Amino acid sequence: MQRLSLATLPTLPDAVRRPAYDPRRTTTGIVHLGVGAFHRAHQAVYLDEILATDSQWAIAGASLRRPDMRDALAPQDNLYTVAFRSCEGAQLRVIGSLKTIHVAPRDPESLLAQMCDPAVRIVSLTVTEKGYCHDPATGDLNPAHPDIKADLAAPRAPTSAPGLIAEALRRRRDANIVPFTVMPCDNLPSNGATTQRIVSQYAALLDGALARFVEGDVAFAGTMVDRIVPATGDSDIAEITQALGVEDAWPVVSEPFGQWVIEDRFPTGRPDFAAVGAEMVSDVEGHERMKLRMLNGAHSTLAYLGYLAGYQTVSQTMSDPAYETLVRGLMSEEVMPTLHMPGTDLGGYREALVARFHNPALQHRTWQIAMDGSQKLPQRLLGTVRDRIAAGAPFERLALGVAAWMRYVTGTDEAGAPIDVNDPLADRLRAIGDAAGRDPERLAKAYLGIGDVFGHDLRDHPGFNRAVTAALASLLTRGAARTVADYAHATH
Ligand code: CS2
Repeated sequence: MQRLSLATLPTLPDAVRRPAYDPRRTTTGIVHLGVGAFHRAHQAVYLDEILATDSQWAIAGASLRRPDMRDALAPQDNLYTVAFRSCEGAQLRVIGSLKTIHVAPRDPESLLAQMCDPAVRIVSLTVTEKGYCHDPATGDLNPAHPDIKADLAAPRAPTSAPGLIAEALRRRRDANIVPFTVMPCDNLPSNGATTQRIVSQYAALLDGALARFVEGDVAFAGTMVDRIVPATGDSDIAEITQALGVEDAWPVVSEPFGQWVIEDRFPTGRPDFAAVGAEMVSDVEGHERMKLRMLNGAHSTLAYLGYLAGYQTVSQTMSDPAYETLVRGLMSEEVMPTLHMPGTDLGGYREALVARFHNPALQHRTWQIAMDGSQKLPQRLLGTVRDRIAAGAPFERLALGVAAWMRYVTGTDEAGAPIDVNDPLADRLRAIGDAAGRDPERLAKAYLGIGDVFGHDLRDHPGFNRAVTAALASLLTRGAARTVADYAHATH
């Protein structure tokens, strides 16, 4: 079978939407670090729309670890398909905004050269929470992170996101090229300010003047990004290839919904994001907090509790009425009171999330969302817990989500089978679980002692300890499904 490419584009069925411009005639204006499924179904789609009227904003992508994405897309002229799936069916769209893909560990120099091209005015990132090499509880750079240690030892050939950005900014400064704007698109709180702090803290370990430059002269535009994009499975590839009539080695599957809120801080220029549906704001923090606490907080809670009860996907988990009730209660009773969003219909937002979680056309695995919990918990659940504590308000459902994470990272499921815990702290988490045994009090105390996740305030908070211990005790003795049923109807 032939491959999807510029040459085979005209042979695609009429129903497949394709670039409304000639991808050969675009020029690169953005370098994007982390060309995963999320980027390809979100920012790259918005840019595909922009390129129809403004050809200077094509994307040079970079993989920070493996060459697989480049290897899959290079024979396709970097074209790929997004399948937007809902219960109404699938809409296929071929995206042409990715112009090239660098593989940072193979050739950091070609990536850095591209980042220093004066035509590049934005460097965006989706490197996941752990790609920022920071301490999730404080948001500060973790100087002991192995990637940071490696980059500090060889700062001219870095491979971490902070290392690459700092080195490219240094080269631009020394060559008198205006700095690019850094635009993080990951689910971190205050992602613009946090990234600026991390990059300047990294720079400070090398060169104080560079750190001051990063703080004073470089714009960091925070964003809130939203679109549910599960990992692509083999059956997705087969199905999409069949519908196209040509092979796409690595398409993406996505829900139709998408949202992008961007802080308007681009002193050296930007595409007309608003023209393609993004919202430009002066401060993204409110939107970001709402999304992280409502969507992602609910997602993680469903993922741990769903996985433990044997549910493979989010939509399966949601079809258990107790889970749906729990997650609605979590949002209404415990999260929404911490959000102050005048003019936003939070109840409507919650209902839209419930409907999106139910989307039966997405196979979003609970295991996938459960990944990297140590990096996700602080902004998804723990900030909300802190606000509830400060308000003297209850937080049982939030504590249940935290306890479910603890139960999950012990590494053994309810049937005694091993769980493949994927987390940068996995070994430590397993060791803590093994040492503490299955006594809920000891186990909860041991996990709450992980300072880079809980900080000292939550570790030492008696009420939070009690609530987490009670939830963990129930998970260990009654199991997740029965515990969820109990909590779903608890009122406070
Ligand atoms: C999910 C997110 O995997 C996860 O942790 O919660 O990727 C989620 O699907 C997106 O943030 C939705 O915008």
